[in-house]
Amino acid sequence: MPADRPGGRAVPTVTLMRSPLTRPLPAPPDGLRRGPLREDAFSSRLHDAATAARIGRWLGTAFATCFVTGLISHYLQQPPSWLTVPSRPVWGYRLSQGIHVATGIATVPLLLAKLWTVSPRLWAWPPVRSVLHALERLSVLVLVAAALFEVVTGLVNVVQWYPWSFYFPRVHYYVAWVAIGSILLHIAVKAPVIVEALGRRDEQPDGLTRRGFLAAVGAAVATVTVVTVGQTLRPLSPLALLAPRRPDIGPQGLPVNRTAAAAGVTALAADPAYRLRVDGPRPYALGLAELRALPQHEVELPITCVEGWSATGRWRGVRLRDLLDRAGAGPGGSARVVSLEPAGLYRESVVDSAHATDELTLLALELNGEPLAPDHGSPVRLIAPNRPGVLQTKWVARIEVLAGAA
Ligand SMILES: Nc1nc2c(c(=O)[nH]1)N[C@H]1C(S)=C(S)[C@@H](COP(=O)(O)O)O[C@H]1N2
Ligand SMILES: [Mo]
Repeated sequence: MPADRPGGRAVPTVTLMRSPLTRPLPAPPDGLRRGPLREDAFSSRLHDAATAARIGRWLGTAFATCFVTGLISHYLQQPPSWLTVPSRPVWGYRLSQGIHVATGIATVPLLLAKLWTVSPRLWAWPPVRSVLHALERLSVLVLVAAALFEVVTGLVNVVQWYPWSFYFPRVHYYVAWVAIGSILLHIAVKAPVIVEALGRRDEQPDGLTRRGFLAAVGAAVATVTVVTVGQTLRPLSPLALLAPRRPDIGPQGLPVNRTAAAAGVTALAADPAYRLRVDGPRPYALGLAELRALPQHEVELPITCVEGWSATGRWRGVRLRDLLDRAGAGPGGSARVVSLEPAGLYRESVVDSAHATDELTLLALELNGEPLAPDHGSPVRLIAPNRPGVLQTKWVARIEVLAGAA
């Protein structure tokens, strides 16, 4: 379109073609250009797109892996009706949760390095050039806030400190969707820059080179991983300096999540009149001596806590499926397991039919060759393969047959 129409007013082409989204906004007063907003506030050449894109690639991979394993953890803890969780491999949840926590911890140095690299852009002048620019910056703000929130709440969870009043798993889950959504949006917006930047191989001749910086970030990732992964990988447990729990420390060589005293079950669990009730078409109750007189089985299974530690124990006890059969449960039935614990988030759990019929699923009376310690769930606790620790109910009082084709 010609800028000068015959007989008309002269209209600059650019203004006509600019949408309200990209129209320049008035510049802020220059007096605000101080501190990091100064023109020459950032001097390092490593604040460039080529470095940012390379770290972004690692960070994106770590976040994606953390997100997928996080979904697995979420759906295993609260299985939706459409999902059948298999009971094998026995170490499935252990591996997935180990990766979740390790990749989550690895994002700490990566996120810091990425924020440092792009810091000049965070302090860009003018702060907003147009409405579109403001929207783009807002999306980055959401991305950074969501990512930091996930990393911080995850780490605080690993050290078992819950300084907030919200229910951690739900909030951590929903904010993960916000984080992954804004990451995908960010990658889409930046795609042309990323492609160009990853193709660039120029190196600076002096000072800290890009390769040197990336190697330092890689070393930081390796270090935080090595000093924490020991909480789930036994050979590295002596190095688990930063991990709050080592898999071999605790009564009977296993960590404890919630003690009998904390759960308020010490007296109930030691009561000689204890009986395990099984409710179903043919309900019954068994004392400890009767439980010990039933066929006993020994299994080697891990406890995997969502908080990041895991450890294997040798468990001995009665098969859940034998107890359910005796109560008249039909084939393929599931069960609810209820603790003596009077209150608490994990006082009961549902065992789906895949786990209930698995021969490895026990109501354990012994751990590592000794009667269960009170803190590990005496007199009887549930232990099943490929199952989050929160569902391995301790101090079991009652089992309820739920469903099944009778
Ligand atoms: N009744 C009851 N069972 C419970 C819990 C609980 O708080 N109450 N905590 C669970 C959690 S979070 C974990 S990780 C495992 C840990 O088992 P352990 O303490 O024997 O290692 O027990 C599970 N069983
Ligand atoms: Mo746990």
